[in-house]
Amino acid sequence: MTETFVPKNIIVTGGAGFIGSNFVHYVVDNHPGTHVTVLDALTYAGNLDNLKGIPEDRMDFVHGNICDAELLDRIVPGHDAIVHYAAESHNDNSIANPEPFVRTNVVGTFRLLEAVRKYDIRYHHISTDEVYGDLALDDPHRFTEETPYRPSSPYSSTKASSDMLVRAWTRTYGIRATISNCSNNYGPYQHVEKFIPRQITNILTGVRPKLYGAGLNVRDWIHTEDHSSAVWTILTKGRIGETYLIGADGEKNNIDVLRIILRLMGEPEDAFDHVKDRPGHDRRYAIDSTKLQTELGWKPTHTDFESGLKATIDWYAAHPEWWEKTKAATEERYRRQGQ
Ligand code: NAD
Ligand code: TDX
Repeated sequence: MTETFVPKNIIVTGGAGFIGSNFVHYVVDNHPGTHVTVLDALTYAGNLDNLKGIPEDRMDFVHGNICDAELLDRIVPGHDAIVHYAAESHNDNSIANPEPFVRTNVVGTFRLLEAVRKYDIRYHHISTDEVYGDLALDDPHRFTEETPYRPSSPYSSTKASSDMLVRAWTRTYGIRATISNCSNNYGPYQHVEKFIPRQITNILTGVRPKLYGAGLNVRDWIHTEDHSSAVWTILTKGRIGETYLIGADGEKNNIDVLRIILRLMGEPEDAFDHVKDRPGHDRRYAIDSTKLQTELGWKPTHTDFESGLKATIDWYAAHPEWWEKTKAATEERYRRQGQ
């Protein structure tokens, strides 16, 4: 299927975070005709180092908040699309303090939608499989675009709210929007608060990994580069008003992922601690990405989880300067939560 929209000048919100910065690198490396403006508030999760090495003529950086309507009035004109990654993204933080999640994820999305409506530009909304709640471990079904919304955490309920705003603005005002709901990402530049980087950097610093509860919860892992290629495919070929689920058939339970990490890092597979479980912890996520694959012809390329994980371990081992600054404060926060 050919591209129906060829973006020349896009805004990427949250482009200094984990998945947003990987997307910016992907666009710069693969689509020379597209200029990127990153709009990012540089919260604890944003890091300009994630964008190092990008040529000046390919990217501008705007330090600002998506909730700032006046700022959006200044920067949106002249762009032909917004790809919206910016969010408060961590479930555990949302349980400790939900307020920033409502502000950024709900109000921030509202502000962007109003700007999209005013300046009549294309909009792609990045969301998560967590809006669908969870599945039983033995449920033969996976999430599809038809699965009813049933979010369980403060984080996922604010992401679900933002999806609903996009759907309403599309139907009522006719904005040109698409939505994608992706499964758990892994790869370089992921904050050390998240499961995989937390355990890798624990091992690198001589701390035992921490597994919530029994560790039987299942996540459906996808390499962040495959997420980027899927988003580009939807932005350029997707049907307006549609939702596409993104996943790469990567279901694994947490204890198995942790044992693989330990083995790849030369540690005994039982060298970890069980800690307090997450309140309301979703049991299992699983994505059926048939629609994206058959309608738009997208395919993941990182299909060997172990080799993707090995490359990710190597990246954290080679870049201690990137994560050492945030590691101690993150672990202190977890220690206070008993995790
Ligand atoms: P992240 O926490 O690593 O990065 C978020 C970025 O957004 C940071 O750079 C931060 O500074 C910026 N930001 C936060 N609030 C802002 C505001 N008010 N204004 C401007 N910038 C702001 O997050 P991530 O893991 O890269 O997730 C990116 C997006 O992908 C989110 O929308 C998330 O819901 C979605 N998502 C994540 C995953 C995953 O596995 N991490 C899976 C599916 C979907
Ligand atoms: O130390 C830990 N020990 C542990 O067992 C941490 C940090 C997590 N876990 C468990 C909880 C989850 O079952 O690992 C699993 C993954 O946890 P997170 O990395 O916090 O991810 P999750 O809660 O699944 O959400 C992620 O995927 C969907 C992203 O953070 C979200 O932004 C995305 O929407």
